[in-house]
Amino acid sequence: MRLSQYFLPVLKENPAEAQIASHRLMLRAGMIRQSSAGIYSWLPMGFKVLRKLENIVHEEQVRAGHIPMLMPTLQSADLWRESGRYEDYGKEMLRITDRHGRDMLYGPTNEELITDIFRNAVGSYKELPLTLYHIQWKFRDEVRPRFGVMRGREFLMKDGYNFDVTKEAALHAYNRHMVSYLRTYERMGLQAIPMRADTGPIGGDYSHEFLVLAETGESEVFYDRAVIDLKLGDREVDFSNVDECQDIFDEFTNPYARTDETHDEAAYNAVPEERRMSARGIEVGQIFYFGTKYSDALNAAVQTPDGKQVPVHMGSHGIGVSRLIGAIIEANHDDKGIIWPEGVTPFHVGIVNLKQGDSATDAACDQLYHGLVAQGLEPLYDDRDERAGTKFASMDLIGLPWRLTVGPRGLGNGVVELTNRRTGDSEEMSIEAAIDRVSQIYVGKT
Ligand code: P5A
Repeated sequence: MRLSQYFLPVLKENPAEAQIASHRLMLRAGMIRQSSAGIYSWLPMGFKVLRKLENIVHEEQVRAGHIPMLMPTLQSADLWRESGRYEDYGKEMLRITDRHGRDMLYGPTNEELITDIFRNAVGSYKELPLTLYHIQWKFRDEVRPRFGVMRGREFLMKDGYNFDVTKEAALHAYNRHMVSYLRTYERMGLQAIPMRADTGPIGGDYSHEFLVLAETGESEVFYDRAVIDLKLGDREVDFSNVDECQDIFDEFTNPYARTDETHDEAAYNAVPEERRMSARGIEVGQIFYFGTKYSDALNAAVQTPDGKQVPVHMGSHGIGVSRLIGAIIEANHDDKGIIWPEGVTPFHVGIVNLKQGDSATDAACDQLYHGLVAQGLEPLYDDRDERAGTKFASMDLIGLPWRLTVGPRGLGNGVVELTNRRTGDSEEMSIEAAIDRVSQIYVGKT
């Protein structure tokens, strides 16, 4: 993409309404614009990152054996009356009446709708286990929407729902989600720590939240420092293997880690003192096992091999896709701007032309641009007629992990400069070598 042909409305000044770095930087880097309180338009660069995160989520869900689909944002109130949550959800639910006077709502979550689909289509244990998921916008009329996409009213969520015949099978689904979520966050360059958590309006009594540590996080958390060393890395996981998923679950949940809602002083004090940590965190996901709460209420049962009808055991599992962008920026920025992890960057590399209009530098930039595109990469070429300082400031603000700088002086020596956004380290090399190097960096990361 050539910057002169793109839509990237960067702001020079810090927006007064933004209290935390991610909100400020998303506005300044032209990623989002507020439409009304807690509701945002996603401008091209923000939308690009959102799509990248969605892709990672899809790939990891499918890898775990879960099946994608799409449910609507608007739901009928009747289903929620069946489960009893229509009244319970209170003012957080946006209620709408259609022209025929029917009560509708903008879905804050989908347990009822998916259970309705399930009960009308599945009748036998032979069709289980089954986990369906979608990535769809949700609406929660939060009392205090704040921090940009962190606590929005309209936000993008991946929500998945498992249906199993027994509690044991449903707990395997729970563990499978735990492992696939750990993989998902690691691919985004994040460490998200699973912590025992409260269940709130979703229900049940068994739940973990995934927290990214950050001073600006809204949750207070307590943990054993040993959890920080845990990494899933590139282990090959067989998601259908019950013991393997259980072992990974145990590994990641044995050390003490809880949010303030479930914090247990006695258990925390059993952790050696030098490892006891308290901090703040951003909740980027939550998984639940709630047994037959919804299948009982909505009468979703299957026939077992001995002919009995049993309500299915269920859980639901959510990732805050739009919130994740805020969390990634909170964990990856400096005073100049964003520093995207390579797995989620909107463009792979920036090209800065120091002398726009000079035929040799223009030609060198074009050669780089086309060479990178031919390698399947997406460069962002700053071909605007601007001063070098302005171009560098924009590149630093939008935070692409790598920058190629092309100017007459370097070209005189047959080189361009490759700079790492995080470390600031630069290296000179030929155009061919630069294309090769950047392609190598992204092997397995696009
Ligand atoms: C699990 C999936 C649920 O709703 N039902 C379906 C369950 N869980 S949850 O914890 O309430 O939400 C899942 C994740 O969504 C993100 N999230 C938000 N993101 C931005 N703004 C909000 N107002 C907001 N509310 C929830 C969180 O990441 C949460 O973990």
